[in-house]
Amino acid sequence: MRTLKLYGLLATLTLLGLSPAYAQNPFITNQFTADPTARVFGDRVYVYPSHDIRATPGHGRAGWFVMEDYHVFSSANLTDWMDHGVIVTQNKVPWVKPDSYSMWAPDCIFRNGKYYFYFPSTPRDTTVSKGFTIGVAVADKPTGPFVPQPLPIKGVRGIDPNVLIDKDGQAYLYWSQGNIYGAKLKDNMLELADEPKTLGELPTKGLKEGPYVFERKGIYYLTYPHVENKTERLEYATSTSPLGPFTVKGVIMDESPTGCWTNHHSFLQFKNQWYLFYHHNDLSPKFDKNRSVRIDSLSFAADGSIQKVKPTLRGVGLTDARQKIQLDRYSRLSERGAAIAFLDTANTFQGWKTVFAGNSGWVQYNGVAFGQQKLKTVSLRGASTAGATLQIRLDNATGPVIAEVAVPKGTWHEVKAPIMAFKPGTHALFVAPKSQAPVEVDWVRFE
Ligand code: FUB
Repeated sequence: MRTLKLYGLLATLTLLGLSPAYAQNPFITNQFTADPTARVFGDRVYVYPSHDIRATPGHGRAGWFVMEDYHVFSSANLTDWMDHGVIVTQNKVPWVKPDSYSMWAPDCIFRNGKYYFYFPSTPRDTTVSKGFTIGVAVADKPTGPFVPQPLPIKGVRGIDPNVLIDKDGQAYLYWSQGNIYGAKLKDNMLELADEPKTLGELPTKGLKEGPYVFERKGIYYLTYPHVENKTERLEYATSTSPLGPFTVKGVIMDESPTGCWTNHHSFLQFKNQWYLFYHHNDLSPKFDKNRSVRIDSLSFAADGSIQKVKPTLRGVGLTDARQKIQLDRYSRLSERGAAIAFLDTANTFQGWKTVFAGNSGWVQYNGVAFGQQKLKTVSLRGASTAGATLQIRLDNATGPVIAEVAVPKGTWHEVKAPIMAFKPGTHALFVAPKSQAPVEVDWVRFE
């Protein structure tokens, strides 16, 4: 019944032109996404990322960022995401240079019944600005339709807009152009109310961009990517007022170990938990201008300082045991005998698999919600040249074995096995081969 309902829901969503996604990190896997700004509107989280695409002849510059439009995504639980489709596209914004493919990092904010979407791009009229400038599109709903203003915001040159509405109702626009700038916005949210101020006191060496400002317990946090060494890392400074002066405090996330040059982030508090949204080039490891958005949890120390975030593949939220559980987004993986790899290197959007070299390897995936109603079988998509048996335990390496699944010799098979001992509630899954034979797993699901 539940499965039928699920298929019914999927069919309805597809007819409505919405695509659902169930993912960990990266959490959007149907396209490249970057620079995620997350906002809570009502009881859902909306993410407004940039949309990286590949250059094709005559469309965008090969080897550089190619960005034509923006999609918006939403979720009620940070696990199941909905793609609401394109909200703003370059050739429908009057002031944007057609085919400039420069729709870089955006932001969106709610005020007085309207949603204001801020985005940078290259103007067609170079007397307005030779480089990037920032425009606004306005909607009645967080998913649009967004109507772009005819002209960009006067007096702004740069990229990466971010808006803060302070407790007293005053709105501020922040952006970057080598330095980070801030200015008050007029009540109409479309014009600057005063001259931009350079937010000094930040590092003078190395690119700074992508400001994201928020207030917590009277502290204003100015967070920004900065190239201290070779690539961007996320840093922050604090102040007692929205335009500073700021004091540099430290690092939120270290440089990417795999060399993705950019990072760009936002902070979100949702249901009493803080999250960091950021990006990495998971689906394009050889080209770091095709990026993918991620989420990890975040916490503050008692003095208000931000605890450093270590990027994970598992991401956040619980995974329903009845969904395909992607073990390759693991919480822990054995140092030897197990690895992850793309299912198809020619089409990375297919995702990953867990590859066990033999029975020295194992994988652990935390936070699987089994619920209270008894589940009877486990299905698994696996492949093994010689044939192999996988053991599934609950919780950890010494937890109870709940199923043994035989993967027949040959290419990919979907196989089933009974659950030997059902335990309600939320558990980690611990999966390991029983024998020496190599075996690969795409996903595991319970019914
Ligand atoms: O996505 C294009 C640019 O890369 C953004 O505007 C920067 O913040 C960096 O992420």
